[in-house]
Amino acid sequence: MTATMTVHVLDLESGNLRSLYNALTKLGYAVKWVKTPSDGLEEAEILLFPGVGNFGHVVTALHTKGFLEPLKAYIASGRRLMGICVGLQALFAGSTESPGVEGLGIINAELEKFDDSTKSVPHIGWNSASIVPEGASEIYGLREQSKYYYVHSYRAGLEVPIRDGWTVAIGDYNGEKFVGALQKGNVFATQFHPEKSGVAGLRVLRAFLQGDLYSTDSMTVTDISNGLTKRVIACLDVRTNDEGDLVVTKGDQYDVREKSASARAGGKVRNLGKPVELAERYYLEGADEVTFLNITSFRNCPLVDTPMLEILRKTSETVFVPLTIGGGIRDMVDPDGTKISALEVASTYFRSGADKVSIGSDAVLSAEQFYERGEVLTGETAMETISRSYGAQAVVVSVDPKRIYVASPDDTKHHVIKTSRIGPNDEQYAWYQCTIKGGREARDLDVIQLVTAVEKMGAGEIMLNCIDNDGTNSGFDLELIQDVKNAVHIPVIASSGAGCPVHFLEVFEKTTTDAALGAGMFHRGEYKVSDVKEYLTEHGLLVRNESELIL
Ligand code: 1PR
Repeated sequence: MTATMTVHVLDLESGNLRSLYNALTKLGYAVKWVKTPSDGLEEAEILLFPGVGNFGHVVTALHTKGFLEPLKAYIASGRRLMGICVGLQALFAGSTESPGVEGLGIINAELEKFDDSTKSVPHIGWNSASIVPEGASEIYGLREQSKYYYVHSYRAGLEVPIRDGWTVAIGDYNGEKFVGALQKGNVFATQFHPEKSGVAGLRVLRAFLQGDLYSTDSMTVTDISNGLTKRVIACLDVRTNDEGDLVVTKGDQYDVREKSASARAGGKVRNLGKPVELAERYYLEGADEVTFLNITSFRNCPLVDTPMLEILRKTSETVFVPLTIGGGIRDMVDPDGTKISALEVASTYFRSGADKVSIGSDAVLSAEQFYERGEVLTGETAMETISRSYGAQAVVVSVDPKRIYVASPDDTKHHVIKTSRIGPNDEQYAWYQCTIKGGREARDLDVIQLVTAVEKMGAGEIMLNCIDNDGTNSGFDLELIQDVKNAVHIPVIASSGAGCPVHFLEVFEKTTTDAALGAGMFHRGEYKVSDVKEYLTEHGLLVRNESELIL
């Protein structure tokens, strides 16, 4: 490989291409974007076809931009093609996601949706890609013992590709098997995102770029467990402190100011470190995802000046796991009067390196209006517009509920739980009230109303905070988490209260949550992400342990 070798990358303007660009740059390749068939497809020697979101959206773009025949001709010429995510799906004849939209048809089968009756859909997280038949050679650096980052609702079945002579690497989601990757001749494709799969993913990309079909660094395989891992997420609340520096902070029940008696420290915004440095540290410690929340986003500033954009750009150069950004994802008006839609705000974040956006206050207001209209969708909310363009998996709703005790379920019209955490006046019931603006304003909406409405509006995941537990180090609110899990089919990230590895074990064992998030315990250096992973592994939970940090 020479440092100047060029890779052509199809740019159909879907999702986050910056991470792929950063991964290719890290591996020493130059990128040539192919936006139209005349952008150098003829001289391309290696072509990557990334795509996220909706099958119909991506494949229709192939049709309308005139790529269909040139792409078929490219493949027929024997030059190397790698599809990623919807880039893999596009090789198929079609998908039940978009009836009537014809894929490239190189594999004559149709994709189908995962069964969501027993598990969360989309399938989000780290899963295997194990080559069949067992014992077959590795292809393009894919390792049995590695985990790769997937995010999709539709899956390719194994039967037709295997019958037609493809080498297939399979993933297993609660017993439902699907194509994790496949290869035949000059065509290779992964359902997972190699550019978001840490070292394991970079290894696959590099092997493909080097044309190294049969990897020579095969390792003895021990203790392989196929299946989706439990995700451990590090979350960074970011804001400007009183000195004007952008810092990672952390509140106690959302109050981020020091309570120290010392006059000098008293009342200042807690400064727990620099956002990009901390994100890199957590990546290296094994965080499965990193989330940034701009917690003062309700204050208006021009979108282009939003400091989070620079943080994302810098972080995505060195952090190769999914990045979520929250705070201020809504229709907005810049101080100069320019109107910017939530979709444009989100697009700006995706172009800067984000994989998902997290919506807080705007989701609550949209849910209220949804109920006022008699549960009618308009197609115009931030959740709906972003999800339509980038897929549900790119839309997280961050929920900031507060526990309200009641003596009896009849004392409120809201959904209550019978709680083991008895209230101050011996109340045995509680409901969870939604808030906006970082907990500053409480609304007449309960958490179950919110999560069920946003699932209908296109949210692909719930980040479930709990103001009462936030920053307390006392563990997650297990009752709240299970209540929300029971109400939705989309994945849930448990948040607020983590103080030690035991709390992560507890939330994974006592609830069916898909992921758990920690903040303060990591920022204060009390525990590393790797301590949590090791503890979970010791207790028999399936987590991603990517200890080798060298490619
Ligand atoms: O409403 O769409 O602009 O989004 C604002 C976002 O900022 C929301 O996601 C909201 O949760 C977040 N936010 C606003 N104010 C605060 C605050 O703390 N004052 N942070 C805040 C919420 C949630 C987690 C937190 C966990 C775990 N923080 O990041 O860190 O609770 O903490 P722990 O493990 O230390 O207990 P919009």
